[in-house]
Amino acid sequence: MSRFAAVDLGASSGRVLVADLSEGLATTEVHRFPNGPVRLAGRLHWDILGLYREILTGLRAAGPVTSIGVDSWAVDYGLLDETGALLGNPVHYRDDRTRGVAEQVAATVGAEALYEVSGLQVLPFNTVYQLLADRLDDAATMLLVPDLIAYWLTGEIGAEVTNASTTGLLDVRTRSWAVPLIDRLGLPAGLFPRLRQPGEAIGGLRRDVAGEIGFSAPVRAVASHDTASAVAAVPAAGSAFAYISCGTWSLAGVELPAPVLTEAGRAANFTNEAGIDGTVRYLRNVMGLWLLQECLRAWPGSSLGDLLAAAARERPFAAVVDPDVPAFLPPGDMPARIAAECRRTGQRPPSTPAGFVRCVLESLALGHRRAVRQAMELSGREVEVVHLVGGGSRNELLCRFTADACGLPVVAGPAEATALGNVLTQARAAGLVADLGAMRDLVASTQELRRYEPSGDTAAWAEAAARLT
Ligand code: ADP
Ligand code: LRH
Repeated sequence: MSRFAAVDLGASSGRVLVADLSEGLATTEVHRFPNGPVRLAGRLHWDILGLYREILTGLRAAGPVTSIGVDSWAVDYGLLDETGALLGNPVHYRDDRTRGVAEQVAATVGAEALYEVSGLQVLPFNTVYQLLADRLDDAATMLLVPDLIAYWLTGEIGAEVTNASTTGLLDVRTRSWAVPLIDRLGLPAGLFPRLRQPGEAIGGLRRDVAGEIGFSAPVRAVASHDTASAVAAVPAAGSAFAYISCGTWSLAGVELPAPVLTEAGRAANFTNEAGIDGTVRYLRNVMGLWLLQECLRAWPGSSLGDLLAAAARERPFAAVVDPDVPAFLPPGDMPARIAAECRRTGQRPPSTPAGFVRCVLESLALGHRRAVRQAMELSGREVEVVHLVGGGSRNELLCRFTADACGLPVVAGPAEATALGNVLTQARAAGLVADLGAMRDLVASTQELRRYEPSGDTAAWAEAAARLT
């Protein structure tokens, strides 16, 4: 059998995809469902049981497969009590309960000391800060979202390493839990289960789960951090590439053989997340299409396609903002926040939805430019091409702007890189693909990609970039 199922939970939608590797890499999306924050009694949550139900629906639609892999967005988790029951509904990383926690930890432990151990950028929602904001009295185990889903499917407990690297509690050098740091922070070390590597078998489906979906299959660990799976499926040849995994977030950076733990990298908030096969994803978070998603939410009934077409006709660089200002992080009225940022920086805010979309896409391209340039400078890696994968690769205007802003060719696609990285890691474990290079070659030779050459209009983009500082 050469059919594999990927369960891929993004922050804006989830899907179950089946890949058939008997001839090339043929994929079918058998189920897709929306995902997003649920505000409940003043706290922002994920609807984890709703997601679980959709996963079962997707697996039922997939039918018998060789194995199943699960990935999701990073950092968020469920807490289990000593009987294995879920304690409370997992909280969304955009919830504000971590306000001030990172600053407190920096004041007590030191930001440099944390970075030295974990190599992780400071984002207010890193797992470490969430755990410090939570009540842990009854908690016996912390499971990141894909590990929680795998536990519900199989009954097996573990922590997949690429996603564990986003907690802030993994030692970036040894790729094991940073127990001295965990102790120093006063967190119970027993919360953190044994680590798993991508490709490792997790276990068979529970009998009741198999009964519900109509077949049984093993669940295999993949690079369960969605961004790690996406980077694994970047259709690159060689190493002179940057990637932008562009969905709700844009994760922009380079793939390295070892972490970069310099003060300059820390100051630029660059992160060293664990990639497949011991690689390091040296990248930074750019606010991503969240900006556009939240604008659309403010304009009920609007059509993304129409707005993108109208945005293409807008005047260039009428207003640009730094996409990464912290005010854009929580849910809320995004056009109002963008307008406020325009005013704060002495620019006239857009006055129409098309104007806002133009502003968002140019600002995001500027964020891509900054991150790609910094990644090259900080790592010393030469970059000849930028691979843009994820849902954003379907946005032609954004791809064109990114090529122009970076002054580099952009190869766009695949849009479902994460799910492809998920299934290819399973296929490799099953002996159907040789190595990471062969996984990437297969993506490059089977998926539709589009190349955007930079226009050469670098002066205009440089001038716009200067407005961000
Ligand atoms: P996530 O995994 O974070 O949920 P995705 O990688 O699925 O995100 O990307 C979702 C985003 O991709 C959407 O918010 C939208 O901006 C963009 N997108 C998806 N399809 C299209 C399309 N046909 N045209 C333009 N943009 C698209
Ligand atoms: C993208 C992502 C990203 C994390 C964020 C929480 O989906 O996993 O890599 O920083 O979600």
